[in-house]
Amino acid sequence: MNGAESLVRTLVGGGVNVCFTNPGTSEMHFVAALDRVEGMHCVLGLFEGVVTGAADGYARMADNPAATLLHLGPGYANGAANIHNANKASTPMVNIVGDHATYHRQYDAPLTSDIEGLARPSSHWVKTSPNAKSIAADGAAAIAAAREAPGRIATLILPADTAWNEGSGPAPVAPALLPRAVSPEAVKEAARVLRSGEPTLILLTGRALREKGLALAGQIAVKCGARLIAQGSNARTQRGRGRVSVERVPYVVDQALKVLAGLKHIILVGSKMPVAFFAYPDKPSLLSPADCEGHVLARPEEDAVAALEALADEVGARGTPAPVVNEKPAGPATGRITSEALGASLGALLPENAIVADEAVTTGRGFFAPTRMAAPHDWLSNMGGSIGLGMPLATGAAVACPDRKVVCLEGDGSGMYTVQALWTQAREGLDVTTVLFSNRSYQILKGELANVGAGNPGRKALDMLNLDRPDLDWVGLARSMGVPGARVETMEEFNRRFSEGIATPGPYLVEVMI
Ligand SMILES: Cc1ncc(C[n+]2csc(CCOP(=O)(O)OP(=O)(O)O)c2C)c(N)n1
Repeated sequence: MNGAESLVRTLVGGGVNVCFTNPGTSEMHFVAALDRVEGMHCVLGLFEGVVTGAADGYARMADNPAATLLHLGPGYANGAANIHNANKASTPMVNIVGDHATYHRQYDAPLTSDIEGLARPSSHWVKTSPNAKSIAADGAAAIAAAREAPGRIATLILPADTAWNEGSGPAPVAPALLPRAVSPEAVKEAARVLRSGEPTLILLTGRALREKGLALAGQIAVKCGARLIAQGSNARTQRGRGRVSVERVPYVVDQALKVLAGLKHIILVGSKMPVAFFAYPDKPSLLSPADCEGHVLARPEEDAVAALEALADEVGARGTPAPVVNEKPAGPATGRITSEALGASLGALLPENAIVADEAVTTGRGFFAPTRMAAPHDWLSNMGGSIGLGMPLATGAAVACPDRKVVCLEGDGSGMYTVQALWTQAREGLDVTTVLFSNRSYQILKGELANVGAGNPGRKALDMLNLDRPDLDWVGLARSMGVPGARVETMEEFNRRFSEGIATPGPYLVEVMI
């Protein structure tokens, strides 16, 4: 058995049985080994940003890493933006990056580059496997590294001769370690703050935003009169009717300052003290008041849910009913298409157990509030700010959860970065309804131009922010990649076409003219 097959068998034996790929010559032995090994589901992406974003979406929903297969330094570099996003989301991921044969590197052939150097900034674990006998053990180490709490990026570089020479056979993968427990002192300190009676916010992210963590946090907040909020963006939030709803720290600095005004304490549950996405002249970077103190209940790598259990016990909140959402949404909106109307319709029409991949940018800023009353669902956001994640994220989530409907809420500007994800959705028959907001501009940047004090845009500046001349035809783009769709210009049409997408298995795209 060669090194490549030893590695594939190690991955499958270690529970990594989905591989998103975009291969080249140096990965041909790995690709050939895929045919010889039962149990590996391989999914082709037509750009590495699709591959890595899909691996992110998969892992967020499966709570287990996928592998990616990337072609040398340029393949990694093409996928790096969504690896950056996955890193910020604490997503576990095992990247396998092919390289030239060890003896070929000295000749500086065209694809030669410093892959380790490219990988390091966004990977916690990087290794070039030295020979075919080591690759299986290195693969096992990469899986273990990726599964370290709260979820890590592991990048294993596979020189071509390491793949084709005689290997060791599969290596055993160490069982994943449980996240560390928080210290009793951290729990006592949070309880002391909550009892102080001073204005206190509990700031959640990570596993604390799953149903159980939210219920505990809600009980604690009600019992102690504290406020509850989530970070501005979060990997996966379980929300909808029957669950505790949390708003997010707003993106817009002035709004965030208002939301956090008057606080004396923030209890951090897997989260960091809130900071502005960008610096703006004359606005603060830190969003909490100057005299507000942060208290760490759980670090990102610690067990946040167990910490909330301990805190609920400490403050006597176990008997307090969790403040779950019981209201039903009003029906879908009618008339002119606006953000508010779309939010209302999504709240009414999201199907039970949907997975929402949210990259709706400006149009979607207000969607969170009206969808709190929707049927129970998971909401996935972009935590790294690098656009072009939404459609790949939806693709990976659909691979992880073939029995659930995925709804991708996507801006047209962001969507164009990784539009090829639609082809993968069609090829794999993935159950994704994409709602594409066609405002034909980088709308958010028009606001940012003013916010940073760059003045009124002239013709050249506006040309950098508008997506017209020519207009994109999203229904045509989708059709060319095997995804049916429809364009809508009223809320009645939106409601009908969105419901059609939800009712039809497989991918579908609704182009919403804003
Ligand atoms: C990789 C990357 N390039 C550029 C940007 C800067 N940027 C932020 S939002 C945005 C445009 C988003 O446009 P769209 O998705 O249409 O959202 P809209 O604001 O129009 O709703 C750009 C270019 C970014 N965040 N990431």
